[in-house]
Amino acid sequence: MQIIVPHKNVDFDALASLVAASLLYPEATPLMPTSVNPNVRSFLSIHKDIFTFDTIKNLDLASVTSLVVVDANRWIRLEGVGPLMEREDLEVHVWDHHPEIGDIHPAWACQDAVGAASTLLVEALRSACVEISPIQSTLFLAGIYEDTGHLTFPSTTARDLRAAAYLLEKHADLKVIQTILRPTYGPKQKDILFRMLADTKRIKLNGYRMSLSKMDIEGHVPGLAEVVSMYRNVVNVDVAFGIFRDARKDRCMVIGRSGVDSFDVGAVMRVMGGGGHAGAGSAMIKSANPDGIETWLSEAIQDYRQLPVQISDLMSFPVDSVSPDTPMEELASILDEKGYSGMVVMEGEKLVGIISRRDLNKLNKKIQWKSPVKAFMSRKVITVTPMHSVAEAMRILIKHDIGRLPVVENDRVIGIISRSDAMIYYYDLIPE
Ligand SMILES: [Mn+2]
Repeated sequence: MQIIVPHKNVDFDALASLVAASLLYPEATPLMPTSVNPNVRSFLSIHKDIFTFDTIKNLDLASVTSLVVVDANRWIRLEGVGPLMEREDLEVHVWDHHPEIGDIHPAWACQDAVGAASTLLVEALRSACVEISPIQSTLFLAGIYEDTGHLTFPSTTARDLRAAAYLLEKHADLKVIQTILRPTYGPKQKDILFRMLADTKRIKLNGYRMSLSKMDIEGHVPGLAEVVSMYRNVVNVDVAFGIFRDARKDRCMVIGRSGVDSFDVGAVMRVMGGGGHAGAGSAMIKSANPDGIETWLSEAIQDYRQLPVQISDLMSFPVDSVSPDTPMEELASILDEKGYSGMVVMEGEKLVGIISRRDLNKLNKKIQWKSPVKAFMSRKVITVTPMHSVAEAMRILIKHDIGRLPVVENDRVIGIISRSDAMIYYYDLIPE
């Protein structure tokens, strides 16, 4: 007997992968875990007649000879098939898109870091010329949309868009997708969001702006992860965490959401025994108190040293400067010659101002070209230190709408970050 299993807490990508795999492996039995996301649960209750699955609970593991895993690559993510782990005669296939290395060692695998596992299966269905119905196409597209944030997450690849385009050709229904992917947000979720906002702790760690909120909840609350996403958006921080204690079950759920590429929440959650990816992660911790978890969490964040780009990597140096007494006409020719759009003004070692090409537009009388730079420079210079994070430096550039940001350490200008450096950062270009 061959079975197909997705990861537990089935989301749309997992469900879509399960259904797509059952078309690729028509002999196999698709199995549904008991833990299912609320959106998927309501989708399944409407589509009960179309999508039917056996449950893992009723399975006789002894009769299983072959296992197809979709949208997962670690045993811990699967439900009820643990005993199969030991079986050496078991044939395993894996279809997965998670970039981290798993502990399931398949005989055959399709593992590529695309935005959604559904993409891999849709590609396979397409090349095998398997016909898919509009309802199946809708489900598969919901899988891709969910895992790629409607094709906007940085993990999205061209392959996801091609698969999405193919599914639209196969009459996937975008109106249905909008309805089924709507976050669970009712009075219960609203109450939790408001409580999180009322009791928020702001932290600054490793240059990231973070927010954390702890609270007690009772029983299972669907859509908690979505509430943490909303919370992060409202408090407008780089990273947000919610610690939810369910006293009755004696456990705490930690949910993290990150809005910056350089902070991988999944990596921090893995330290705490959970998992996830760069933007989203969670961990379930038994018999712990929320304060202890908060301490553990801040330690995990402090130990987290994946700072891919630092100010010192991004800034230009040495910094060319002009003196306050340099005549404007000389400044103009230096700017032309060097191709700069502006320069810092230094009096010896001291930073006294900043002057840009735009200031040249202020010169309307010929005589002004002989005037010194200090007559036109801006004296209020906004600077950063090498201790600032790149994200902070970018925020300062944008907030003040300035073209360049001197980097100052011990009263000395050691470098400068310009708009073009910002472009390098945003677009991940390799600095020359
Ligand atoms: Mn997935």
